[in-house]
Order: sequence, then structure tokens, then C-alpha cells
Amino acid sequence: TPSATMRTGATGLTMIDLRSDTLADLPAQTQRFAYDRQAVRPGIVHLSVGNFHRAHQAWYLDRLLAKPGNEGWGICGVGLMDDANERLKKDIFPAQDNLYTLTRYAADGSSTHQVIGSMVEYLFAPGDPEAVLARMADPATRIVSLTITEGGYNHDPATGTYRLHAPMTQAELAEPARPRSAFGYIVEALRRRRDSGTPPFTVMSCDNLRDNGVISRSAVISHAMALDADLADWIEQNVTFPTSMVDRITPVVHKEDAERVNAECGVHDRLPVISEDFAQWVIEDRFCNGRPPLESVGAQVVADVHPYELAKVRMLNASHSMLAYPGQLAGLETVKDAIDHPLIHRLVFDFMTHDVLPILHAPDGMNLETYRDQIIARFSNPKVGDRLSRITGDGRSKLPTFLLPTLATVAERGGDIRRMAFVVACFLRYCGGRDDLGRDFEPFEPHLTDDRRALTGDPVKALTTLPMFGDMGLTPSSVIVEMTAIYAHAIAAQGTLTVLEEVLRVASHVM
Ligand code: CS2
Repeated sequence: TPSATMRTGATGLTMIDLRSDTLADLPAQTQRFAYDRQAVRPGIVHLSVGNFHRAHQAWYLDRLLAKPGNEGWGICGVGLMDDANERLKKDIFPAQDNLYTLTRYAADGSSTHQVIGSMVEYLFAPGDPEAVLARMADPATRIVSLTITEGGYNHDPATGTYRLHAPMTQAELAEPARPRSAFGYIVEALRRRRDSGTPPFTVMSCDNLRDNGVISRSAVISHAMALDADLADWIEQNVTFPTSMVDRITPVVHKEDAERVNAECGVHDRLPVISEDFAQWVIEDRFCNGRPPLESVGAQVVADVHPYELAKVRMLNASHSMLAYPGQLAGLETVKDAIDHPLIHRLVFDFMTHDVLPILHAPDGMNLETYRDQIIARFSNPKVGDRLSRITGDGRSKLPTFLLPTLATVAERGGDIRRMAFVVACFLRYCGGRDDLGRDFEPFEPHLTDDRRALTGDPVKALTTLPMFGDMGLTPSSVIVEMTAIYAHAIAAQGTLTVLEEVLRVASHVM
């Protein structure tokens, strides 16, 4: 019964239900915030409350709220998608007073458990769009932040523009007061603010995109322009879109993971969050309507995020892709399994050392060799349990940001592209949905239509026609195409790890 305070969990342990009125009974191993949550008001509307947001931004804000004077910076979380996952949150979040546990695992295997209180409100947009618009138009809202995933930006990498013709965008433009996407909500809310003489909010993307502020700005302005040129103009003049670099590895929490952390916490949380203990947040200081003093809780507020973001996306995220495609094809399950495999470990190390480092500028005060070693240590975290299927998912949106720019640059310079071409070949094979052990799996490629996914069986056609490779200008005789095709055929014939061994043997170690 959901109203019982104590219950017996799957493991036979007694756990308390998570709600405001049970916080005083939290077991000693689970810490809670010390601030008066009643006094906290939402100043940030966050669009799409995934696990990453709950482990990262909401964790920073939770610590900020513990410092006096910040009670205006609570979070109102918004669920945008009308899917099973979001409907679950819509039931669970309010039943738990929007509280949840975060378990952080350190590299040495130790763990920290805490209840996060910074999300003080949650709204399910498909159920009540007007409530979301009212919250976004409220003068107390000063920032709208987003984690809508790389694929959520409706951005066409081939042309660098916002896809106005996407069906959802067309529907929103036809009926602007009934938005569906992040951009539809932002534009309609900004229109209301302009019309009522309310200052605008800052739009802060927290997704792993190159120049996420620039891409968000172009999406919002393109969307507004299609509706009202004056509004687009007002947005251009008045709204800021800081770029940010966000980092904390946050796995998908499966049922058995939830049961384990609940037992560890002594708390029955229906949607607990797990992460590593490392976190980094670098934010461009460009806020049009004030900002919380995030530097006081460890975020770096800087003038130029670019070098940080490039280092993170091209080293950490790209290395994730580098290990996940071959790892999943070889039948491995987690990031740790993959990085512990000597061949894959070597692939990732050599990739960062010989492919990425020579073409990257180190941000001030950062040593990229140290950063590389730290990334590999983070992938080796014994407890986080990050599955390869999370990393391989949506390669269509991720690879153009994480990996393909490095591949294009190295190829342009006549460098050795073997390691990266091998992984692109692994991606194409992954799209076929069968691993080396002959097991079928469902590739998660929400932004690749079935017709397009079918093309991945023909590497030359895939690389020369799929939009994700569009801005590389590849032809059948490009070295990238030739080499990827050779590896794709070799993988099909000999298996991923046999081919990887050969790649590592022949690949050069200097640019
Ligand atoms: C991962 C990221 O999705 C991916 O492919 O590389 O989610 C990664 O775990 C985060 O960016 C870490 O900050």
C-alpha cells in the first residue's frame, strides 16, 4: 500500500517510503538536504527530467539551496513526451513529493546516498500544457534549462539548420498555443512574456552538443521566425543562450539496480538515480535575467566554454562510442566489461592519444593526458553498472557530434583513420541488430527511419547517402568510405575482436 510508511522490500529489508513527511525517519546512511524546502520557489523550469538531469543539475542546485539566499532557485521539472516512461514519472514524482534518492559510486567502490530536494514541482506537459506555459511565463521563472538529448534539437547536421518541416514542428506552428516540443514551449512562453512586458528567461541547454547554446538559439529563433518576425527579433535582442559543458556518467536504472540501491539506502524510491561521484559543469556567463551563484557549489562559470566542451565531447563521449559498438557486438554488457577487455582498452587509449589529442586545444589549466587517464578510470568504475546499450543508442544523433568531426579532420590531414573507420563499421553492423554470437537485439535508433536503417547493410551507400554523414561530403572513393567498407565486411566474416586485433596491429601511432 503506497500510504504505508514502512515496507518490506524485495530483499526482505525494511525500507521507508519516500515523502516529505517521512524525511525525518531516513536511515542514517542516507543524507538529506538541510534547507527548508517549503520556502523554496521554482526559478528554473527544466524541460525533460531524465536521470542525467536528476544526477547533475538538480544535485548542484540541491547543494546551492543549502546556502542562504538561494530559495528562489528551485526547479520545476517538466515532462514533455507522452510516452510510458513519462507517464510513470507523472504518477511517481508527485506521490514522492518530487523527492528521490541519488546513489553515487566512487572509483574505489564506496558509495554515498542522499535525498535530493531541489525539484519542488513537476508538470506533465501533455496532460496540462497551459500549466507549463503559465509556469514558464511567470516572472519568477528566470531560466529554462533543457536535457532533451542530442536528437531532440531537430537540427539537421548536413545544413546546420532547424528542421521546420519535421511533422511535430509543423503541428506546433499550426497551433502555437498548444506546443509539444521544447522549442514550441519556449517560443510561446517568450511570446507571452514579451506581450505582458515581463523580462525574458535565459535558455540554457545541458545536452552534449557542440555549441549547445548556439544550436538552441538557432532552433528557438527559427521556430519563432516561422510564426512572427517581430517576436524572433525581440528574442534575438533580449534572450541569451549560454553554452555549457555537462558531465556525470548516469546509467539507466534497471529493476534490479533500483532494488539494490533501495536496499542500500533503506528507502523505497520508485525511481531512484545512480551515478558516478565525478561531476563537472562549465557554463558560459551569459544570463539575461540573473543566475544562481553556481560557482559556489563547484560549477565553473567562464567566458568561453568551447575548449571544455570540445575536450569532453571528443574525448569522453567519443571514447564511449569507441568502446560501446565493438563491445556490444562482441557480446559484452557494460562499459566496465568493455574497458577491461585488453583490445578495447587499447583501442580507446590509442584513439584518445593518437587521433584526438594531436588536434585538440587543452582548455586553460587542463592537461589532456591526465584527462584521458581520468576518463579511462571513470569507465572502470566497479559499481556504476553503465550498460553499453545506453551508449550505443541513438548513434545517428551522437556520432556526428562525438566522433565524425575527428574522423573528418584526421582524414583531411592524411592521418591514419583505421581506428575510427573500424568503429563506424561497428556502428553500421550494430544497426543490423545482431551480435557476433548470433544474438539478435533491437538497436535503439529513434531518429533513423527503417528505410534508412536498412541502408546500413551496404556501407558505401550508407556513408554516401545517410544524412548523419551528410556534412562530410563522402563519395564511394573517399578513403573513409573505402576503409569503413573493408572493415564492415571483415567484421561480418571474422568477428569484431579478430578485426580489432588487426586494426591495432597495423594502425600507426603517430599522426
Ligand atoms: C554518453 C553520455 O550518451 C552517451 O553516449 O557518452 O551520456 C555520457 O555518459 C555523459 O555525457 C557523461 O557526462
